[in-house]
Amino acid sequence: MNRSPFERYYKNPIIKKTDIPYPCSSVFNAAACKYGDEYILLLRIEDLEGKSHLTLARSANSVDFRIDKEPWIETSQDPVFEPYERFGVEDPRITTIDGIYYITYTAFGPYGVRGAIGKTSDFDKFKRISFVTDVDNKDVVLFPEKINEEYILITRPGGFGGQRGDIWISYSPNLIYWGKSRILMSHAPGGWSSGKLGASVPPIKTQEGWLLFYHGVKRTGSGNIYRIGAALLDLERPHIVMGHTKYFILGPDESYERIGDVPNVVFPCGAILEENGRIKMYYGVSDTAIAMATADIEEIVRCCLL
Ligand code: BMA
Repeated sequence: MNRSPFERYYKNPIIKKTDIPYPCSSVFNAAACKYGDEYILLLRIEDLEGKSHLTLARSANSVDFRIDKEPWIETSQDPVFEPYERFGVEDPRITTIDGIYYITYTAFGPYGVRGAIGKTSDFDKFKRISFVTDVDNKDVVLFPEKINEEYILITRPGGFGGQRGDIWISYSPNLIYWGKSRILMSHAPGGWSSGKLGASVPPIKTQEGWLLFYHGVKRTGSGNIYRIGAALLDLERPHIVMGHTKYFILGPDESYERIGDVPNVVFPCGAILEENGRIKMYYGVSDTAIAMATADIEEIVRCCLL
């Protein structure tokens, strides 16, 4: 029996490296949003040197994408940002607030990885705002609304070199200074997320609460297994977890999720809620390609409250 509420698109994976109009070694972990009538994906592409940049892709039907002929966001040349992005920019997420598209991403440099945020209003000009974490802290997602005049951010400090890594929440008046940080979710020992966990997709507002998809890592003798769970956070006080799925709700099963540069990885960075209540989730598979799966948002909310 298939317990997952997700239904995989029958032509997965939807984007492979052979679809990219310039040489690269892989494409995976894409942010997603709607822009006008179009679906936008911001693809993480690893070049032939092994360094990542971000490239835009657009689609009218959510599965057939036209991919830009050149990268959109690469290592910054600005001396404020360059030292921390020298090895590349990775794993973007998009959050829309009042018509501005905020892009959070992982900056990778000689000192480690850290979260960064920038913005666009037209998917043409991109402006960096700030780094939102110090090093060894990533999986950064921004809430799509301010609450009590504050921006809200989820991060994942730690988790490197086999260490523990939990999900935290922080607040800011201006997207630059972050504070009031506190733990949001911690993994259960022995479970599917016992290695570390991190936010996957920016929170989605539902009547019952903020729906947060997150990834959990199980460390095994033959490497990590990345799977997906969901949690429901209180609408007014989002540091309160009202419930989470008892089991993972998407894990690597298909051969494209099992085999690739990093095997046994499903890693969503974006999801789009359609008017019919279906969620389209875009996820990297084995750090090698991009797949899509759909689910009923109500069913996932129900699973969080069981
Ligand atoms: C995480 C991130 C992701 C990647 C995953 C599996 O730590 O680096 O970009 O997809 O590992 O390799």
